[in-house]
Amino acid sequence: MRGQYTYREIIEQAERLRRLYESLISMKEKIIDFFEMNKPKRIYLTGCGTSFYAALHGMYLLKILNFAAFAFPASEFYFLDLAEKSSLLIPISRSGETTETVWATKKAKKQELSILALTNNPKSFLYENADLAININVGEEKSIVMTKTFSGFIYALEILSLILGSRKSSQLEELLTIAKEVPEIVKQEFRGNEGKIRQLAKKYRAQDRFIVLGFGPLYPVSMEAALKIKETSYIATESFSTLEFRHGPMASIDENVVVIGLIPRSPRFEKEIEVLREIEEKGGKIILVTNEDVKEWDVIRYDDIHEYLAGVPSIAAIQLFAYYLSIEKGYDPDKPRYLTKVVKIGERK
Ligand code: F1P
Repeated sequence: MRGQYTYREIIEQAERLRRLYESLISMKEKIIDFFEMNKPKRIYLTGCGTSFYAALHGMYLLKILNFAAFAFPASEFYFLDLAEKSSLLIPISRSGETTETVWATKKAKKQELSILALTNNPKSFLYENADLAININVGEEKSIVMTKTFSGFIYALEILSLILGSRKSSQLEELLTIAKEVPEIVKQEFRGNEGKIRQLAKKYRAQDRFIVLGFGPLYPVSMEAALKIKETSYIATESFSTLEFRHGPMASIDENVVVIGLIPRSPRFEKEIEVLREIEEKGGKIILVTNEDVKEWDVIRYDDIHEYLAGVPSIAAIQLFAYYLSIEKGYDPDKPRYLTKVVKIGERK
C-alpha cells in the first residue's frame, strides 16, 4: 500500500516520544556532567537536509537560553572550516552515516572539539565516534522521508537545552517537567484533527504553490514543513520567518497560493496573525496550525503548551497533511522520486 510506512511512522511518534523523554531524563546527570567537564565556549550544530533543520531549531533554542550556538549545514561546516577550538559540535543524523556529516565530525575531532552526537542509529559512525552519543531510539524509519525522526530530534533538543538551562533557572526546570506533555498533545492532535487534515489535502490537491511561515524556533520547523510537501508531493514550497513575509514575498501573493502559518500562543501572537490577514486580503488561502482558539480560516488546533515546546505539534500536523496530499495526488510518500535514504558521496582524504 502506498505510503504505509510514512503513515505508521507519523502516527506512532507519540508513543516513541514518550520513551525518548524518559530516556533523556534518565541521562540528565550524565548530560550536565558532560557540559561541566567540557565547558564549551561555543556550540555548533550541524546536519544535512531534515537533520540540518533540526540543528537550526536547536540553535534557536540554545540561543534563547543564552548559549553561544551556531548552526550550519554539514557541508559548509566542513568546507568553510568553521570549527573553533574549545567548542562543542552536535552532529545530527538519522543514519549517522551521511557523508558530509561524517566529514564535519571527523574534522571537528581532529581539531579537538568535543562531540555530542544525536542519531537514530547506534551502529553508526556518529554513534561510535562521539564523546557523548544520544540514540533517540524512535525505531527504524522505513520510509525515505523523515517524520518521527525529525520530531525525535527537535524534541530531544528541546529537552537537552532545558536540562542545561534548568541548572540556572527554576522556570526552565518547570518547563522541563512540562515538556513531558508533548507526546500526549500530539496524540490528541491526531485524534482531533486527522479527518480535517485529510479534507484539507483533498481541498488543495490541485494546488501548485504552498508557503509555510514560522517564527524563531518554528522558522526551521516551517522549512522542514515545506520540505515535507516538496519531497512527497513535488510542489515547490517556500518557507519564511513570519514577519519577514512583508519584506518582499508579499508581492507574490494571489488566489493561487495557500499559506500555512505555524503560530502558537506567544506574546507576539497578534503581530504574526496580522501577516496572515494581510495575505488573505490579497487573495491567499490560509491554514493555521495553533494552540489558540481561532475561528477564522482552516485551523489545525492542538492543546495548549508553551511556545518553546510547540515544534513537535506544529510539524506533526504538516507531516500528516503532506502524507495525505501525496496520496491524493497519486504518489507514494514512502519512496519519493530521486531520493535515497542516505546520501553517500565519494570519500575525501
Ligand atoms: C539526511 C538526509 C535526509 C533526507 C534524505 C537524504 O540524512 O538529507 O534528511 O530525508 O533522505 O538524507 P541523515 O544524515 O539524517 O541520515
